Amino acid sequence: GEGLLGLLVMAYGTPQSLDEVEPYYTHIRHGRPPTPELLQELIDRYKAIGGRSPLHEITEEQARRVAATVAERLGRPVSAFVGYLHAKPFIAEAVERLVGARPREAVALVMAPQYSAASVALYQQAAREALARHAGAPPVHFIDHFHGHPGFVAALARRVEATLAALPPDRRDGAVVVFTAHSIPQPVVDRGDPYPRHVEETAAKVAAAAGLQRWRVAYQSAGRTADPWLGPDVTDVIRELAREGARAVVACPVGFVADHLEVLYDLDIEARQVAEEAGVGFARTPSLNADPDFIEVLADLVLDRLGATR
Ligand code: FEC
Repeated sequence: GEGLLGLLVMAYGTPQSLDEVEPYYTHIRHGRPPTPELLQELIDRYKAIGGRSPLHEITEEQARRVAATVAERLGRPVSAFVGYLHAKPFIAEAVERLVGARPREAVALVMAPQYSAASVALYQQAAREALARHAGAPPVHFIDHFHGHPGFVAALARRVEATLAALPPDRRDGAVVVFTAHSIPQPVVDRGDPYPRHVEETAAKVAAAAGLQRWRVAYQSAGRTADPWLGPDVTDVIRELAREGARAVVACPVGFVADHLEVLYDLDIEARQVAEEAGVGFARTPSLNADPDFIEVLADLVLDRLGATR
């Protein structure tokens, strides 16, 4: 055969327990510990979703299933290694284990559809720095983004259609779909980052595929920093739509591929409460997680990056 293929699957990472929230938050803040108030606020958000985020288990399952699918397609052994930007196992540890497995070559995939200097670039930089420390590292092919992949768009469109169809008829008629992605600091946008364009493109393609008349793009989960963050914020958009007479808001998080804190708290708890207070219905499209249609997309990306024909 052509030898072992390595997969480096990178994601944001999550604390495995409430004790780990402080070091996690400190890492996100580039080594500056949070104030006790900020720390308590974050601990309370994890408590509100049941004490922990499912991001780790979901990412592990995504990696396992993509590896199995690619192995089957290629008729070649594939091993996946998961590494996180802000939690254990860190990207450097995953790279070390990947190199140790001695693959012929590897593909590196960040579990974020849109490219940003504030996200994907940081994961790739962490991987490249770790690879540079290993003399015997294999060639690694990086996937930069998949914000317009037809299968990704179709998977989201199916979820939008199903979520709209499940609304009570009196809500469905006046429903507006709001496509959301994590906000990034405005200074990053001002330096010409492709991220807002990628988010708009994903939203427009999904809206077209689902035949939507009314839809918006909004950003969520802006950080608690001094910088201005990219908007409009999803909560402001929900209030505005309510004032304009919308009957329901369907949030479709196009910037995330798994259930985690920013989906389960910022949308399902916070945004839903804003909608209730504004008198408008609220629903959220199910996350892609390790669903077969999304695993196909990821496998396709890996095979395309390898230049393999299907
Ligand atoms: O479920 C979990 O436990 C983890 C959920 C989680 C995901 C996620 C994704 C993104 N972030 C992005 C950018 C930033 C920037 C800052 C920032 C801060 C936080 C904090 C938590 C957090 N993020 Fe996150 N993010 C997740 C969780 N994020 C918790 C800290 C508390 C807070 O501010 O809310 C600000 C850093 C700073 O202080 O300088 C910037 C982007 C994504 C989407 C792409 C990706 O997944 O990488 C962009 C999931």
